[in-house]
Amino acid sequence: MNELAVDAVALGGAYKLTSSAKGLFRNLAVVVLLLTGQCFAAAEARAADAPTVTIGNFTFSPQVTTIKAGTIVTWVNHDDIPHTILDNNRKVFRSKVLDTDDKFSFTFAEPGTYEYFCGLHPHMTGQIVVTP
Ligand SMILES: [Cu+2]
Repeated sequence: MNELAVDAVALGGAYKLTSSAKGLFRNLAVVVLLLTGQCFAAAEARAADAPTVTIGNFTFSPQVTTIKAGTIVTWVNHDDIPHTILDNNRKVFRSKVLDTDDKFSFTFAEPGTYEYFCGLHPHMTGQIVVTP
């Protein structure tokens, strides 16, 4: 929120130098709009910090999920049939059998590219890309 405060001060300062009293209200409206937009952007960034991979119609969606190291990824099975999730090397993560609406979460601590698939339907594949 420090950046937001700096933006508001900068806009307020510009007003004092250049604007009339009517301009004050216009400038305040601009500040409010800017702050609102930036707060929405921050909320979206937080949501993306704990991404969900949806399983539906024998497909992982999104197919590729890019995250920072330390991020938790959660898979949710929306199909009417069971699925599992395990990495191609079979040594990093492996879910139990997920029935409808079951979830599996894994924290990716180490950077790298993790390809995974469904152990019951190996043609179902996905990828988690973990950046430092
Ligand atoms: Cu499956």
